[in-house]
Amino acid sequence: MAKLEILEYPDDRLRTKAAPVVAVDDEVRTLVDDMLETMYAAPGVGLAAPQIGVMKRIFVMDVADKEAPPEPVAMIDPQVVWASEETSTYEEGCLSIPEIYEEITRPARVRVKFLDRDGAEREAEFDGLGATCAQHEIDHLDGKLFIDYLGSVKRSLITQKMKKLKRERAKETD
Ligand code: GNR
Ligand code: NI
Repeated sequence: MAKLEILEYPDDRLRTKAAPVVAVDDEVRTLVDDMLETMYAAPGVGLAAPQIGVMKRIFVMDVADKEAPPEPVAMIDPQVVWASEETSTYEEGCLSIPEIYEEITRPARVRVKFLDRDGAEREAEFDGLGATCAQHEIDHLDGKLFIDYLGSVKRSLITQKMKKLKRERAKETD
């Protein structure tokens, strides 16, 4: 297994639509394992392939309680097939937008169709943090970020802050 580097906003790859996988082979399964290792190490509750610079429609998540046994989930070519009218609001963060947390409103429950790590077609329904996280990850596959749900003034402030953070980090490693 390998821990991978997580891209940080702004980065063009985080704004690019990822390509369907279609064939779930050993290379995809290795990628899934590396993504899970990277997510747990971060630590985060989800990670989408574009966040590590791989432009494929794959994400992993684990929204189990910290004290409970891990429940790793990998979804390949996921599609939301149903979303509830009812919404819920969560304070979201993103490993690609460090130190920014904002309340975002999304459908409270979603049904997702996807391929599992064996390439089998499956469906699963999520609520709570699972529903929020699955939608956050599927957005990543379409080049969409949680800050896109904020007003343009707030979003530009975050973009400026992230650019500054990146500049400072680049200087440190000079
Ligand atoms: O670790 C994460 N936590 C989180 C909290 C609320 C809503 C969404 C998330 S996903 C995030 C990890 C990440 O950036 N996934 O793309
Ligand atoms: Ni994210």
